[in-house]
Amino acid sequence: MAPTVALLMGSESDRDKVKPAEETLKRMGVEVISEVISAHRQPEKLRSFVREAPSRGVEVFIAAAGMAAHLPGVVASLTTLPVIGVPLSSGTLGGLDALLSIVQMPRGIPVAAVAVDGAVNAALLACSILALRHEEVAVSWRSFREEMSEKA
Ligand code: RP5
Repeated sequence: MAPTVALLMGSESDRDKVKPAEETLKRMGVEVISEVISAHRQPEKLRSFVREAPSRGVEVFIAAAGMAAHLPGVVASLTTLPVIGVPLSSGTLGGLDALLSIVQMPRGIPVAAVAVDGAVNAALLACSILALRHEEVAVSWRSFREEMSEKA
């Protein structure tokens, strides 16, 4: 199966901040299944999506959300695949609320956290995970790093 990432966001209002992750993944040759699913408003839909994701080839989840930002933690509660949380700067607290919500997961259910609005780094972290198993992603990931080094 093609290397595939599930890219979830908690609201349609998150889309612009999440789009760079999708663009980055596609540039690296990774398939993206992108969905808006709210952990609070659509818990049953979220459960079904996460449970079915492995049969669709998903190996890594990226979950972006603002405010109380339970999406990454709930996804992680439903799967043993790696979950990367992206705290978003929506709401009145500038993303600090979402950052703390995502980074302070209790012991046993880990979620990797990137910077507030760090969608691109979430995509690159997903690539580094996929690169362990998919040589074509390893090649893209290495050449991305080399190009960055040359530009610096
Ligand atoms: C979070 O609440 C979403 O991820 C979004 O960042 C924020 C606001 O959502 P909406 O009220 O715009 O749907 O769950």
